[in-house]
Amino acid sequence: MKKKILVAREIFPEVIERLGRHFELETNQEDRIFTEAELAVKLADKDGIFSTLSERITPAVVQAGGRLKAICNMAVGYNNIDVAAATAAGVLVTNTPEVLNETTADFGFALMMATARRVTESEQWLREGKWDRWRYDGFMGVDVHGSTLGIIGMGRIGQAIARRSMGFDMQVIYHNRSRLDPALEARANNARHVSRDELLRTADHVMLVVPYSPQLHHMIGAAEIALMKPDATLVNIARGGVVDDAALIAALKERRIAGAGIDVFENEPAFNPGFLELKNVVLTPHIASSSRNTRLAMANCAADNLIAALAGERPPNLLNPDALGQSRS
Ligand code: 8YV
Repeated sequence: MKKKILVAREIFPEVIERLGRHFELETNQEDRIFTEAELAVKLADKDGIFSTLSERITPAVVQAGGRLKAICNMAVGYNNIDVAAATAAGVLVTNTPEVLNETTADFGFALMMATARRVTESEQWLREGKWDRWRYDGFMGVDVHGSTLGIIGMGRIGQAIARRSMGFDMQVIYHNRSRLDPALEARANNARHVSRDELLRTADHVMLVVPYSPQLHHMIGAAEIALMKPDATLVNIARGGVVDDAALIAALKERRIAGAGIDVFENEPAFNPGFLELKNVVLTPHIASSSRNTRLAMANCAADNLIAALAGERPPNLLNPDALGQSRS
């Protein structure tokens, strides 16, 4: 008999078809967002879930999944899942690392460029029919080439961004919990490890690529933004909550920094409306990994994990190996 899984959001039809060869599926191609209570009900008879960031897998949801064996997230981040609760219940948790590194790095770079050179602000102005003459100071921005890029969170995506900076003759400084191996630093445009405060004081462009954890909540707030240069830009492709969005909005309003490029927001998709009143921001709806190839690779990666986990094998991207030895409490 086929095992039962919930595919919690709409995904590529070809991935649904692939999963259907292995499992009995409950799909959601109409793409409703399930509440925690709905998820709990739906998981009561499921062996696995194909989840995304929009599903909050709390301890209560894990408990409700009485026969749940695997939670396979289509994302590299997994702050939507209470991994400790899953581990205690013997439920395997997986993510989709690596496949999105380069696409996400491309987008981080694009946001930095768009912010520094005021791409969306000037387009908006043009669309409003305001372009009637050339001006010597038309939408003057700040340079990217030759500047100092400060990367906070030098994991695989951070390193991919650093490599891109070589073509722009940038210097790279980074802050990370631990210093990278010198060989990796060399590949990442000879990136230099510095304290977070030194990075904020020195960088012309600050890029946030840290995974979210409660310890990093509001890691960038009013005090940290105050350290930045008045001409600097800030890009957040990490997670909502890493930046205190209200503090950032206040700083941008007073032009204490040049601008910000934001792909992730606190409480997204219900983000702080103060952002909409600002001209010096580039705002995108959490799309850094969204190229067709990469989103398909992420979906297939989550499917690979689910297929392996429910076949009793160790899934390729297992986050909680301790769960392997646990029996369901
Ligand atoms: C995903 C992301 O698109 O992978 C992540 O952690 O933030 C994005 O790439 C999103 O999380 C979908 O679940």
